[in-house]
Amino acid sequence: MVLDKIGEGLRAALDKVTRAGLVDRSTIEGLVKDIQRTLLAGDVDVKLVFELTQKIKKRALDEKPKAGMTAREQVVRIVYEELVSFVGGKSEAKLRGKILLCGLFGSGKTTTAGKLARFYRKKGLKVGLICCDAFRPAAYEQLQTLAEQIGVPFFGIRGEKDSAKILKEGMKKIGERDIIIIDSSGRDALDSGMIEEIKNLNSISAADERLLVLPADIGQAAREQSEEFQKALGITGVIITKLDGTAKGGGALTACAISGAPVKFIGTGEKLEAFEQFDPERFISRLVGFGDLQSLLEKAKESGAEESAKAIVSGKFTLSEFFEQLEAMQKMGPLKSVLDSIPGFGMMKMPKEFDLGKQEGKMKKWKYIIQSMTKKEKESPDLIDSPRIRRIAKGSGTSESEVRELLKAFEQSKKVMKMVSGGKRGLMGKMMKRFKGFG
Ligand SMILES: Nc1nc2c(ncn2[C@@H]2O[C@H](COP(=O)(O)OP(=O)(O)OP(=O)(O)O)[C@@H](O)[C@H]2O)c(=O)[nH]1
Ligand SMILES: [Mg+2]
Repeated sequence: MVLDKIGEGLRAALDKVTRAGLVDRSTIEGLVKDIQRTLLAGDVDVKLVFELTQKIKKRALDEKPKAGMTAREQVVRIVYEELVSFVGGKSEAKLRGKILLCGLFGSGKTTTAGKLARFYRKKGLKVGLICCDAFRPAAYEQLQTLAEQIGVPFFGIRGEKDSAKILKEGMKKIGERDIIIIDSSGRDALDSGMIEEIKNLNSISAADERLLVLPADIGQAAREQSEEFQKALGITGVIITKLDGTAKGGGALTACAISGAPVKFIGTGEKLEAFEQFDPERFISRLVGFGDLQSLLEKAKESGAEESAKAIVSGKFTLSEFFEQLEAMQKMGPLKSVLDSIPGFGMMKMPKEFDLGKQEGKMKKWKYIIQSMTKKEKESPDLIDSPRIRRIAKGSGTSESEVRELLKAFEQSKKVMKMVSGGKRGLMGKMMKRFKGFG
């Protein structure tokens, strides 16, 4: 996971709030201190940290919880919202046109050119790669290899020293493409020679996106670099690479956010697939352990259990749905990892009834028990009194205590879901609305 330390710190800080018997001024002050400590340790600028935590504190003290939301959920929601705006707004890269990559030596431009090509190709677009790095001897081979690996057309001129010439020819030869990605040469520093060259490549290509590639390990220096490139070239966004290998990622990310250049992608490893579009909401919710609803839904889609996932997340389900969900969720892999990816669960202790590992055998019995119920009983388990329990146990060949156990597990999971979701207006309800096609 990217930004492990920051994530851990924020989770621990929020965990304290969710465990606190009462959320009062001292709880909030403690939370603010914890967040400050965590972000400062993660190389985030002191002034920014202070501003952020002041905002959180003020809102947490002033704003009354909305209906259906506990004070605790309210505070967690405020922290979440402020963190999201802290790392900047969402800004998507264009899906058509030319992308010019720039950045200093070793920042990850060529690797990123490959990652971008793969990213767009996966979207079904026609992609082409042009190597305009006429500076570093092996640049041509490096990009060519990546292009072959991904299976996209590549253009370069081995040994050619004039990058403008390569680009002009490349644009003619690469053919009709939805996306053309242009790799450029790095320098030690943003010197005039480099600026001239990249400006020239920019005007020849009439690039739609000028993306600055910045390695996360430069930390807060990201701000200065992105401002310099902004002045020189008018960049349209930033790609932060190597977020996997540094404790300074928090600094780099937030520094970009305030430089005015939106972070559009992040690189999280050397491999081509270690790359994603930067989505502040998704990023923060994963970071602080709200899980990643989107990836839950993707997983759910793959296993055909989407409906079940939706129902369980919304906290509204009948007894038979409950069982279907358990069954469907089993197909999705260990239940725990699925539940972990539901917002709120990262921070909550699950009742042991949810521990499916111990219940493989139980599932079968529960199935028989539910099959022995009337339709009404399945819809309103409240109806099920002792005589009914006796009847159901007999009919399913189980014991009365087993029937009671199922009913209890059902009730408890409903309670947990209610707590987590807080209804439509709750933390989860809110978060879920952000995801298209949900609910
Ligand atoms: N861990 C990690 N390594 C990365 C990432 N992106 C790139 N790298 C590595 O960083 C090194 C430099 O990457 P390049 O893509 O060659 O960098 P460049 O900006 O093209 O370098 P020049 O062309 O010399 O300016 C390589 O070893 C890459 O494997 C990333 O997201 N995570
Ligand atoms: Mg390169």
